[in-house]
Amino acid sequence: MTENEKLKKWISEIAELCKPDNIHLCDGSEEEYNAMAQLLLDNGTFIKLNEKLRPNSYYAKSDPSDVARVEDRTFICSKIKEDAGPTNNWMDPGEMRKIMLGLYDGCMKGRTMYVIPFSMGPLGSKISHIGVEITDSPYVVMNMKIMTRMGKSVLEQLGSNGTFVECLHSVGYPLENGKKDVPWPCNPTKYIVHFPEEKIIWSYGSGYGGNALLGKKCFALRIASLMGREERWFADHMLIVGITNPEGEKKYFAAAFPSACGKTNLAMLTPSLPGWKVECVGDDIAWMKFGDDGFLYAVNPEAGFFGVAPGTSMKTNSNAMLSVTKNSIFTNVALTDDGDVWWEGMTDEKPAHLINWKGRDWTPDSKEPAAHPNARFTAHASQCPVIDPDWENPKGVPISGILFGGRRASVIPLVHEAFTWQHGVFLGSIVSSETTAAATGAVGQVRRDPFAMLPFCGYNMADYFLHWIHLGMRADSSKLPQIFYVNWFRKDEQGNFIWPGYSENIRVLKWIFDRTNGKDNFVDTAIGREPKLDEFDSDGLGLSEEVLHQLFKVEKETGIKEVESIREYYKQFGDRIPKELYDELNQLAERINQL
Ligand code: SAT
Ligand code: MN
Repeated sequence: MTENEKLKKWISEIAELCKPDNIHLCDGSEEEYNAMAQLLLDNGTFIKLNEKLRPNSYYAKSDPSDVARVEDRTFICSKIKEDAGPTNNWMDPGEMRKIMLGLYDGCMKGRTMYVIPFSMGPLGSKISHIGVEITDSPYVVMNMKIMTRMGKSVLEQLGSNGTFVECLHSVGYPLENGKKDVPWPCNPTKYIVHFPEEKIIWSYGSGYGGNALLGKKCFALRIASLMGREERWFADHMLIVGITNPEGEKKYFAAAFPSACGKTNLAMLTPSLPGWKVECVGDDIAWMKFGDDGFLYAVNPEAGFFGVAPGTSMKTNSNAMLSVTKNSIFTNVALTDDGDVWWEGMTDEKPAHLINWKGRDWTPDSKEPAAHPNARFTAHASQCPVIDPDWENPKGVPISGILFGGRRASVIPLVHEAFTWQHGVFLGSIVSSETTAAATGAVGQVRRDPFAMLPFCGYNMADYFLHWIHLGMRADSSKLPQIFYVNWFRKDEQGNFIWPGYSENIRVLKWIFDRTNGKDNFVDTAIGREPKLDEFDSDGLGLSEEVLHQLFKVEKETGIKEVESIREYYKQFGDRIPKELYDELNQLAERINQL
């Protein structure tokens, strides 16, 4: 068992509440992982993939109702409602506790309760933090083994009096009185609850992704964002990449895009320009702290990728494809006749026959998709061919630039740079994107997703903006990362993308890289700094002069509309919006009016 008093007490409390048949403290071993896989195979949750084609890999399909994060069931239960802010669901913590205790009472009957000690960030790093997840899902245990540092070594680190974030999870499907299990147990009632004052996570009813792997969005973003505010650091929804130029100079960048906007693709980019190299530190989350030298350092708190499968191919992201050739878990993709996986976009030619994610026969003529649009792969980061040599460096990597971005068919140019840190925080606060399948809800509508943190901020988003402004003010401005905004998704009037994206995005990164060396390759525009067109490397792309102009165009009419829409969106935060951001907005309005 464990020596840790707090953990011992918590385990017995939860066991008393949830009433499992057995308790299993996870050691994180290979044997344990294989035993969990066997359980899931026996239960019909898993199908083992063809050992020759995809060694040591498994296929799962979820309940059709349990396929994505449930934002409308996600709550921040602070004592005071305003502390959760207008963009989070809130309920009084006492009231919520009552509901949850009722749901948890006996919820693990007939099941084993797994206790998973895990570290977010390299073990022993000053930037890392420990959590313990209690769950009744062996699928969660396996995914946590890939996605975090998990097991015995974490318990050792915890010692007898170390502290940890309590993460409780149940699929909400007790097996009472001989009730038979189903392949994907879950419950139509779902709650993903955070108690910010106690730093506790309680999740119920879902077995899927961010609802169930509580180290990811619940801990590493919602709870960690609170810890960051208290301790003056950043927990952000950002990938981290190392970029080396042809001269051999290396810099690191962090980038925040809303879910399913190509973060994994950028994190593992294969550059089209000769001599450039991109290496991956992380594809989803960055924890960033200021070092004693005044520079900002980042670690990836995760140890694996939980990436969107559809659209991933040898053409769009060969490094992701090569990361999942073995030792991987696939959820809600399609199954081929020879026991391998397939999803939309994986190959140009569609297989003649598949079993789709709903378990039904599928042919290219089928009306329904083969894979669910939010189908995922889980693979350990070490399997990525371009994993950065410093991805586990406990010091973190120094960040030279921060990128924001989203999916916008119009208005927002391919790239622009903030004039100052404060202007950059303003750009982060107005990130907008057309919605995707990563969360349940309508697809394709423009929504503001500040810092790509809208579903992931553990407190009032306006206070979060202030936190970013404050840390910038305290820092040595000459050492702060420069801030950029990118949009790979601009379209023409016919609805075609006008920028090739993917590998060609290195051209934008090249301009950004040079900017962080202070190169005079920019012009000031109404919205920020944009590339001088003759300094932007579009050689060989065959883009017409007109398209190039369109990529960087800022127009008065749409600009005025955008300013109005920002003003409207800020209103929900009332006077909690920092004055500095209204200053930025007013200055933007003035510059646009002068166009
Ligand atoms: O389901 S997750 O929250 O883990 C993935 C995502 O939405 O980015
Ligand atoms: Mn994400």
